[in-house]
Amino acid sequence: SKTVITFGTFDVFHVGHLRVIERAAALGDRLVVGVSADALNERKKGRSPVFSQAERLEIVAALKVVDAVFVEESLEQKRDYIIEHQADILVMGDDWAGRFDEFKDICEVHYLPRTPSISTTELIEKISDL
Ligand code: C2G
Repeated sequence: SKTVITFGTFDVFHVGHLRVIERAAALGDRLVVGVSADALNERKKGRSPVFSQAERLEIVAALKVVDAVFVEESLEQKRDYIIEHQADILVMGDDWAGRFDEFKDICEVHYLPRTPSISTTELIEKISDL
């Protein structure tokens, strides 16, 4: 049986997030999702997420295709997370294409096409224009 692992912030959860999670799940038998910590987000994007890490974890954990969630504390720990969760396949959206190829020695690495024209940044703009 194959375990798939994927990572993300999933802030202001939208259908682009849902689709990448569903497509990741379809590649294996069990899906584990690393949800990035609030502190990691501040380092990565220079702002706090709209929803807290506890809220984002709660939403992702409730999805039918998700078997387990954990907090991704830092990008540098990805190899440890893959090993710890015994993942056979790492899946990321293709905005990360090539960035995780270094893990091909321990698992398959797949980059899936992003859902076009939906992003949290665009959502925030849409909402502020209402
Ligand atoms: N995504 C997508 N289509 C969109 C928007 C996002 O397929 N329209 C995918 C991204 O490619 C990613 C996942 O949804 O695989 C989560 O996206 P983000 O929340 O933006 O995650 P990110 O901040 O890139 O965090 O260790 C890696 C990081 O934690 C990834």
